[in-house]
Amino acid sequence: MPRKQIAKFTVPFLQILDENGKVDPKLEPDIPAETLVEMYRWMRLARELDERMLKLQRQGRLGTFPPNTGQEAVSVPVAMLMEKGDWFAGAFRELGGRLVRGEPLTSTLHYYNGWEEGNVLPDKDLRILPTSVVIGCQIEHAAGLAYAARYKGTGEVAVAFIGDGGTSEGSFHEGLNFAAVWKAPMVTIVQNNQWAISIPRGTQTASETLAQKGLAYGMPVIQVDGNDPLAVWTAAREAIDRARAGEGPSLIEAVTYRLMMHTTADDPKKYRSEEDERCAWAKEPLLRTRKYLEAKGLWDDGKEEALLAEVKGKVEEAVKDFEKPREWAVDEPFRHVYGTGHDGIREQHEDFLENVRKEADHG
Ligand SMILES: Cc1ncc(C[n+]2csc(CCOP(=O)(O)OP(=O)(O)O)c2C)c(N)n1
Ligand SMILES: [Mg+2]
Repeated sequence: MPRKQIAKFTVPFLQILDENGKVDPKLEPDIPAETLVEMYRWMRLARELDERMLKLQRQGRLGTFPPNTGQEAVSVPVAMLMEKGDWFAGAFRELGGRLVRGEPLTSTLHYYNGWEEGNVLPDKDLRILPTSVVIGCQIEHAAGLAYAARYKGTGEVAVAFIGDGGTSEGSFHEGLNFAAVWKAPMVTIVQNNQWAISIPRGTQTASETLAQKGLAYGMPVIQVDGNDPLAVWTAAREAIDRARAGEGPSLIEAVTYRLMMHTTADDPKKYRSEEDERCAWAKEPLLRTRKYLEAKGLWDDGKEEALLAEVKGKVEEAVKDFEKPREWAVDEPFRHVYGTGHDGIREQHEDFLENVRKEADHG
């Protein structure tokens, strides 16, 4: 019997705003002017907070943190499209999206100074899951939340973010498979920033695209220019609508670049060239978004100057608040692991307090 083709798959790619800020009018989404401006404002705030945090860290006033510089056009538009009851399950490079969802700047600063209290958001209804340093597990959390939303018929959607490196984790595959089998309302955004610490995208996986990994589990996929907020917006709009309509999960691969170090404990000069970085900076998202807004008559130098002053003011205010002395007890994090009591945590809590007492007795 001759061999015959039984299945055929394709991976579409979408770019609407190119690196020079030129828009393809045939593909331009219909986004109200004030929403476009708001998008740029969030991206600018996230960039400013990154820059300030880097200075604080270098001055010994903040712990290690992973900058989101260059990736603002991924998480910001996605978070703007999410509704109040939706779930935001991030990794650790979605600062812009977290701010859009309502995470206070001070929470970010506290968390990256080693205080778990930064993960205790003032409003539980924000539905932002804690930063997931354990690579990949947020995919399973989001799949579970999406499954629950479908089971309860709430109409909520779970949106998960993961890096290119994270796609090699078992959790990524298990979560995607589960979500697809159960038609869970979940959207997975792979932030392909070309690096997993010092491992380049080329040696991370032999797959031609990261998007195609979703095809294996039976979900619609797309690869977009992740430095193009219009392409991210369009793809995320489709995927979120599909999920909310009961049509199951989708995967979006956003191709971007980690412009800074992995975390402040890393030195990328050891494993990549300055020339590569220069090329990547030429494609960064803020500049092209600004050019787009200018071409539409929505932005100018005066507005840029005023926005810079505004975001700097906001960040400075947050830094002042963050550096105020706190009264947090050393065992405070134990109170926030589960919403209700849990024997395992109670036991660990008691052990911890015992150790604290012993340390104190030893002076
Ligand atoms: C389960 C697990 N394994 C390893 C690590 C160490 N680690 C932290 S970040 C990272 C690379 C992540 O790369 P990627 O998923 O591409 O995300 P990016 O840092 O580029 O945003 C690794 C291996 C971890 N935190 N968790
Ligand atoms: Mg990466």
